[in-house]
Amino acid sequence: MTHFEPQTMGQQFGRRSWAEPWKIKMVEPLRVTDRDTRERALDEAGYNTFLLRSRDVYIDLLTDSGTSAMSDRQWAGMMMGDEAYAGSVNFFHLESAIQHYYGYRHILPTHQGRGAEHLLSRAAIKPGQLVPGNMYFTTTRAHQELAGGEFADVVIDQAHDPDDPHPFKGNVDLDKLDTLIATRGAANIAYVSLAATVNMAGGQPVSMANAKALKALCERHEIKVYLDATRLVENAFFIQERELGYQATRIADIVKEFTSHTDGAWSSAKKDSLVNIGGWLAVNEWPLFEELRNQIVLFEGLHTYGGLAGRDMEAMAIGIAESMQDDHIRSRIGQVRYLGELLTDWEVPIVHPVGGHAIFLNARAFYPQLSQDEFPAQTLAAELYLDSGIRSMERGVVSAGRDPKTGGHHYPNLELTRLTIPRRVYTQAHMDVVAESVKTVWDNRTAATGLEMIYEPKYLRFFQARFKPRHG
Ligand code: PLI
Repeated sequence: MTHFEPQTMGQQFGRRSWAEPWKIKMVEPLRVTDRDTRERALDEAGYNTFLLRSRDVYIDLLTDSGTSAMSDRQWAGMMMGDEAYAGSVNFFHLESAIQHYYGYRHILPTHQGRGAEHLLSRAAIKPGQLVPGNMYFTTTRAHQELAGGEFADVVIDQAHDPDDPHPFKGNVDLDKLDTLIATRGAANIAYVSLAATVNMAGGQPVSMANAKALKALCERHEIKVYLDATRLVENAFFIQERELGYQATRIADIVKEFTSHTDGAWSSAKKDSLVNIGGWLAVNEWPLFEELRNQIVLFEGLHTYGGLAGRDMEAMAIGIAESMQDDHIRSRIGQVRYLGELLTDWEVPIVHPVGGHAIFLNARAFYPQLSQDEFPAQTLAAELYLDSGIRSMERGVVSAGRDPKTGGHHYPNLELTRLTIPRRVYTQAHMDVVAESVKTVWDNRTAATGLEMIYEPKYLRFFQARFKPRHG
């Protein structure tokens, strides 16, 4: 059991555990399948967990995106949807929630995170410009490249090492950025794309000091900083825990201080904000907002609904407020850590420190016999599904895709399989079952022979690529 410093309990009773700050009101049955069924399902899915039918999955750790359980208050809010085409009351609730908690001036709802990425990239990148960022994210980089931008990785080197214990592995390397500005010129930089936390590094946080120093550096060169705030609340938890001076600061205040070091943000509300669909884009600067507000009507919908129903915006407004509660975020990350500690005790190789939303298995360490062209992380996701019906996601060479200039694979140092924990959905007993299945796959690791890609789509190939076993 993971322990946090008890806030309200006396020490005289010895051991005191944390627990979820909610109880369960409605349940959804799970289906357990046998191995034959799973073998057939995986074969039909081309050994890609994205192509499985969810009815063939037992514990679904594909993603924490849109998979949260909503609260009774959020469901009540859904019933208060104002489905007017224009000027829905729910839009104004959402706008106030984002202004209040994130502190930005001008807000647009979008159907999800990538809708916001699309709009920002079109409006703020000129073809040929660089977009430095603290490690790539799949959809973010894809939209930057589609807009003619070139992504440049400026995350600290420690982020690429699964074992490095740095407490803020998501930090921007300010020297790398400075060099980029000096060699390419500030005018050739569209903006800095800052993610908090960094998904592909293992859900690793950015420190407040780093965000502040980044803003100061960028201001000197008149470069804007736009934030991917998708998991900023999780990032704030790590600041509260690890950064000197923040232990007594509320999560909501840390979030607001962090965003004050940026010029705007986008978010997939399907993560931190506890909804099944939705996103937003927010900036402080008027001319940019005017351009975005004009573009949104082409791609998402009117600026007061952005592709969402009124009820979705209401659920998002309530979810934003719930996500900022200190006890919520402590139990959310506590559950991720519980799984991480079980695996660490059994010496299963995972990314350390454990991040905010997932456990990332180090597939290179599972399968040293496989080269990256044999897709170790995809293989590990397949083996885990075959063992128990648990669904995970590849976050290695398949996700990294191809370099648009050379056409060759990107070969990331991190070859990971992600066990992503939906919010408020599974119990600690489910985490035990997951850990035991991972341990079985770890014990059988020498038998794995890898996969061959037999179909590769042009964009974001990890979603729809198909594979077959190399020997089998
Ligand atoms: O899936 P969207 O379009 O709502 O959001 C895209 C997106 C943007 N930024 C970050 C950091 C993400 O993690 C993200 C989506 N992530 C998914 C789907 C995931 O499984 O991690």
